[in-house]
Amino acid sequence: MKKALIIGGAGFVGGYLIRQLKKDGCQIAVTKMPQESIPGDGFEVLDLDILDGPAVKELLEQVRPDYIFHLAAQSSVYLSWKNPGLTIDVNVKGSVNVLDAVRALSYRPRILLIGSGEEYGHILPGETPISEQNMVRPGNIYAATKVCQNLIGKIYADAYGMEILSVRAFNHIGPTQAPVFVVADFCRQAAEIEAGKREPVIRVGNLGAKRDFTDVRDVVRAYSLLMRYGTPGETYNVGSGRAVEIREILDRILALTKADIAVEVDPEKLRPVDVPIIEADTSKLVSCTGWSREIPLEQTLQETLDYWRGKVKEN
Ligand code: A2R
Repeated sequence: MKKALIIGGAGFVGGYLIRQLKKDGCQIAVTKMPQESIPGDGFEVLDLDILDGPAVKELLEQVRPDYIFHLAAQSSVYLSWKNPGLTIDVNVKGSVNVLDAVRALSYRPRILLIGSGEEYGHILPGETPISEQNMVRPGNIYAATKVCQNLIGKIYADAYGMEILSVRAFNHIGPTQAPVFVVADFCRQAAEIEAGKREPVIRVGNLGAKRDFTDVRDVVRAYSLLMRYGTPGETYNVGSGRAVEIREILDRILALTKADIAVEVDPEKLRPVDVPIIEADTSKLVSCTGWSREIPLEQTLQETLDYWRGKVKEN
């Protein structure tokens, strides 16, 4: 039985990855920040701040995993504009702490570094869908930190013969995602309006941007497949392969609600720089693992809205 360690497992993706790895028959250990909690059972939970280098080394010596899924990050583009220093500390220095700790082990576990489709940044006409060989031109602080993580991962893989794989995950969505991300934000607002807890106006940012949305359950299935079948030193896009305009996402969510809702642009939600279209070429992932998307966008939007309807009722 393979032992899997999820670093930063208390977040949105962590819970879904735990469920996937249980299905795959792994023994599972998960780290979280001391103030966080992870519901569920059947896995070991450990506290870890990846900014504490010696603590990362100690934990890896103790757990001695076969697989390491490195999810810990400051994961919001919005917050990266507000707090670039913290984003760089966690996403770059934190990742280096993880890689150094793995390097110090007496054996070679496999590590999956989770990057982002945001790394491609300013995509030129004709570069869409975008493949892993394309130039990266990050357009925000979060993306720049994930480019750094990717480059450093490749350097460690080549220099030290470490089994490091990287993914560039495009937008992943689903129930339990924090409302700092667009789909969760729209669904929460719609649910609050339906419940009469907010005036009937959805506040939005740039509706013209196009992004590649995939259900988080399909995303973690890809991570698990890549961990087993991917090639060390390589980077793999993980996405649906089809960009959808944010306006279409909003229209679909509005069509799922019973309420009569107006739309208003909130300047707070507009980014200093926004990339017009990000769409993945997933052929490398598909040819390596046979992965394909199983959960349609419509189902994810419905389930995310239903999740927020439940949350709003609770409060
Ligand atoms: O920021 P918090 O307190 O929610 O904790 C997040 C945690 N984290 C850390 N863990 C250890 N040491 C740190 N210094 C540290 N700073 C933050 O990583 C959170 O529990 C977790 C990341 O979860 P989310 O923010 O929910 O990200 P998500 O959606 O699960 O994405 C996972 C990965 C990230 O690398 C993203 O950049 C990528 O997928 O798209």
